Amino acid sequence: MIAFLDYGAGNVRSVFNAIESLGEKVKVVETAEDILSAERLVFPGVGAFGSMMDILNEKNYVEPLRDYLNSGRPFLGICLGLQALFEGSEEAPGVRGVGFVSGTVKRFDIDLSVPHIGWNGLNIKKPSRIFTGLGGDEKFYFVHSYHVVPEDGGAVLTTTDYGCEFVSSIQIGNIIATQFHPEKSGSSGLQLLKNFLETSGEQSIPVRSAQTTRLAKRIVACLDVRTNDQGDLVVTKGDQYDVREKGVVRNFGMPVELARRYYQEGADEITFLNITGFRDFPLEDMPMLEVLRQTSKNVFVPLTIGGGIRDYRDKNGRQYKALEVASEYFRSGADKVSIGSDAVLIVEEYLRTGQGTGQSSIEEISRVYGNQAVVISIDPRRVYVTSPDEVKHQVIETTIPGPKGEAYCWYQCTIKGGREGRELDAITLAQVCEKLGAGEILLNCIDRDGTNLGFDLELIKAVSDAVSIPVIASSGAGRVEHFHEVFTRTEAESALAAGIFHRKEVPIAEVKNYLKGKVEIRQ
Ligand code: 1PR
Repeated sequence: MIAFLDYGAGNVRSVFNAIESLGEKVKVVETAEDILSAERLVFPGVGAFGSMMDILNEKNYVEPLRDYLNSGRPFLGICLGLQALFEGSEEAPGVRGVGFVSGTVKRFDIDLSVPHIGWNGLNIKKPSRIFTGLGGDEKFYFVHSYHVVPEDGGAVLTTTDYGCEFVSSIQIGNIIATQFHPEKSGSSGLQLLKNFLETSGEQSIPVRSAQTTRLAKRIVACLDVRTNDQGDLVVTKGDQYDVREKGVVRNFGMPVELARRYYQEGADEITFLNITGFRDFPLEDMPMLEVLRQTSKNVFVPLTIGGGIRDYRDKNGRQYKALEVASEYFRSGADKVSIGSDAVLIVEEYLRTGQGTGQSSIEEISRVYGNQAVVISIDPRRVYVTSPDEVKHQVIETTIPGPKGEAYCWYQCTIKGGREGRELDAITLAQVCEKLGAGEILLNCIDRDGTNLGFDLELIKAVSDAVSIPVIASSGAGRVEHFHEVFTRTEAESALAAGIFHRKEVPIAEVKNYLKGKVEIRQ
């Protein structure tokens, strides 16, 4: 029996599911006594350091946790579950941590995108039983803006490089804690979890441990989901956002099965977009929540869900906050939520008033669940102009001239799945969303969607140069070379595709084989 410390702030369902998939029974901690009597304790932390410590203090869990740690029984902390062990964090000055390890938690002070999101390697510093069966060159999934700095180097189990060398896991006797997420790290992560659960394993140090580790570019499989005319929830796919062929919604299969297939084929992340979410309120569209619950049972890579995340008043006059919708998605197994139409309206308001309201979906969700949990999905299309002065938007010079030979264009944001163009450009949208707390940009392009012509490199370069958060390039992938192009000619950290994967034209493995040796990827 594994005692599972869930303090109710985000997606810990996947850790729960991962442990259960390994055949263990899990008991969720409900009282301080449950901590004290645990034989093996797993603590997956999510959200922000300050709110985590507030909840742990409110529940009177801090002292029992300290006692448990001092007893030397097996403990696995994940992400904030590692940071909690320290004395304090720059994320919440003045808030005391559990203080089991001397040292603090610092924000990344580097020139790269923060949060550090994605698959990175481990430089293994000492033997541990959690490495049994691993080669040492595996990559694990990270998502964090802060990293631990222990005073005693002897506690360091692994380090990872990202603009600096930081401590990515510690081990003190039976107490193990990782900054990365084993439960989101595919089969390598499951192996590591299994090793932790089997407490009798031998200490080992894998042979291929990396000296310097590198963050991999991510390949994301995207599933646009909607109900078809027969009432079935299906994966569909548009051509420039038109999902109907001869009047009928294209049907590429069932979301749960397809997500499972992409996981097995090596997708680094899976994104579900509920494409009619702007008109159907997600909390009234329960099948989508069920899709997440089912998917997270056997898909152990990060899951993003988008569609309909906004404040909403139902027909009975009940007001829902976007935060409630997001919370339901996180509880159902999502790691990140993606906000589309609402982000455009929020930025328009910001530009009108010169400030955030503090109440918007972006601000509220990032405050509670952390910046990394908020992705902004942008649905832009090109608008050509003859000169940059013609409009007040951020304009780029293009090598693909317009129909009248125009040499410039701006990227117009749209809402409601491309149905309505707004007086806002994609670069400004991305910049303001970053200010408001977004952690990542999912950059679609209506002109390229479903065309197989390749990503709109000019758009992706312009946006990824303008923000410091990671950008996921999307729309238009048709060949393996397109992925290479987008990773070498822009700052995009991930590339997303849908049609070529659904139609089995280019399998994920083929993309990765092509990139191998040219671009850092997870094999
Ligand atoms: O506005 O917050 O409710 O979110 C709705 C979400 O649904 C948005 O993220 C929006 O991008 C998405 N969406 C709405 N309508 C459509 C549509 O296709 N009619 N899909 C739609 C957007 C774009 C990509 C697609 C890539 C790759 N799909 O996700 O998967 O373009 O395709 P490709 O590789 O086949 O070229 P809200």
